[in-house]
Amino acid sequence: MSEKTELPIVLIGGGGHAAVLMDALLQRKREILAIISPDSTSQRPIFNGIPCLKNDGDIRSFNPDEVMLVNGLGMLPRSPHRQNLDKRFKSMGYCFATVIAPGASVSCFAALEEGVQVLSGAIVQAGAHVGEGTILNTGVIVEHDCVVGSYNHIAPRATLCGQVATQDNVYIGAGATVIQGLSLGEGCIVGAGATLVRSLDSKHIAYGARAEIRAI
Ligand code: JB3
Repeated sequence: MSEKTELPIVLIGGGGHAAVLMDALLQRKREILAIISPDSTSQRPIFNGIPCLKNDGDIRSFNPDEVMLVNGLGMLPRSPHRQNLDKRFKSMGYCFATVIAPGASVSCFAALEEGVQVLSGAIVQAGAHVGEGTILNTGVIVEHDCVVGSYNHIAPRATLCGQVATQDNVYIGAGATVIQGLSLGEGCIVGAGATLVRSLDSKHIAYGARAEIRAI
C-alpha cells in the first residue's frame, strides 16, 4: 500500500475489535497516534503507551490531511452505530484506512473500498469486490467474483462461495456458508453455522443448520 494509506493512524474504539486491528496495524509497522474511546482501554495491554482520547470531537486536534482513521467498532446485526460513526468523521473531512492483516490473502485482482478490514487468515479471491466499511473477520473466505456490499460483517470463518452478491448492512455469522451464485438483500442476517442454499430478499434472516428463513 502507498500514498495516503501510509499516514499515521487514529483508532476509533478501544474494545475487542479495536485490539485485533491494533495488532494488525502494529505488525504492519503503522504509526498509531491515538485511540478515541469513551471507555477505559487500560485493561488491554496492547493499547499501553498510546494516548487515549475520550470524545470523538477530540479528533479535531488532528489535521484530516495528516492522519487516517481506522474504525475499531465491531458490527452486530441491525446496529447502524459503526456506519454512523464513519459518516460523522467523513463529514469532518477524515478518511478511513483499509486494513489488511498480515496473514490475510487478498488477490491483486480483487478490489477493496475505503475502510474495509481484512483480518488474519481471511482470503479474498480474484474478481471479488468488497464495499466500504465492511469487516472480513478472521479466517473468512470470499471466493472469486463475489460482490460484497458496504458495512457488511462477515464473521470469523464464514465462507462466501463464488459469485455471491450481498447488498449493504448484511451480517453473516461465524462459520456460515453461502453457496455459489446466491444474492442477499439489504440488512439480511445469516446465523452462525448456517448453510444457505437459497437467495434472501432484503431484511430476511436464515438461521439453524437447515437455514430456515423468515422476515426480520
Ligand atoms: O466476533 C468477533 C470476532 N468480534 C466482535 C466484534 C466484531 O464486535 C466482538 O466480539 C464484539 O462483539 C464486537 O467488538 P467491539 O465493537 O470491539 O466491542 P467492545 O469490546 O464492546 O468495544 C466497543 C468499543 O467501542 C469500546 O471501547 C467503546 O468505548 C467504543 N465505542 C463505542 N461507541 C466508541 C463509541 N468509541 C468511539 N470513539 N465513539 C463511539 O461512539
